[in-house]
Amino acid sequence: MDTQTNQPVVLTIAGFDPSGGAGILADIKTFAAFGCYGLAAVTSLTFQNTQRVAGALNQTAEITLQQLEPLFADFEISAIKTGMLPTAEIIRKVASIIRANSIPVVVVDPVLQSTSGFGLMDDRALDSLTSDLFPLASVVTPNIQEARRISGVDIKDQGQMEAAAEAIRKTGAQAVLITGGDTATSLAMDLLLDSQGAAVFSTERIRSKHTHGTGCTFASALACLLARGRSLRDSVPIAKEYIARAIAEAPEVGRGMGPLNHFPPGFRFDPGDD
Ligand code: PXL
Repeated sequence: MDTQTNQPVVLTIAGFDPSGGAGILADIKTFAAFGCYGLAAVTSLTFQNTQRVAGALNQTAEITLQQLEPLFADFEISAIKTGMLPTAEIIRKVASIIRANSIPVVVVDPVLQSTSGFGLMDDRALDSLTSDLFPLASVVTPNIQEARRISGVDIKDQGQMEAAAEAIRKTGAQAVLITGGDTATSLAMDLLLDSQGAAVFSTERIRSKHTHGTGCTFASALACLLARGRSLRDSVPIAKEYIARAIAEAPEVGRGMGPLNHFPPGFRFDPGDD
């Protein structure tokens, strides 16, 4: 916590999207929107715009660690949010530095591929993600496609969504939040499974092509709310409201799937007395 400004320090370990829609730029903007001080370590330099991902230059595990060590040595980190972790080597280093430091909140967003289908992580990395990093997670936030691939459960209804969440929680994650369910209806339905059982959060789905970086932004909002001491069940509806406004008030920039508005005029975070 920064004692001058009362801002929790939140660290993102993720990829760099130069178009600013996803990855660490989206994370840092979200941290600012929720009154948190942001730190960032880059795991991969991606080449993309709102239309397509052309490639990615993954960092080595050593370079990732070289970015992280000075941060851990200097800051009191209230929460970590992980995004694109492209290799098993990077994931193992990230897991060991988290284990060596006591971090109150760890939000793991299992980024497997871009919306356009570009692979952001290989299969070996996925094995490491579930066995090395999920056990350290306060919450894991897959979308439906990611939950399907991680759990092997074909998700067509709420029961299967719950079965997938149960399978993922067996890895040792404290909680699993599967986002974006019920695509057949106009509802954006998320399913949370934690030690208290399952809970469903539904809001009206906002139809828009400007959804680039929604997963990163949602996981970052959750990390900030948890860092500020909110419970997961209190945080999810606030993060969902933020995402809804960020999509509805998206700037019309770029020719493809545009980014969100990370500072939507229709949403103001009230830190209250936390
Ligand atoms: O939205 C998934 C995602 C996460 N992180 C980075 C990305 C993308 C999608 O393109 O580029 C860096």
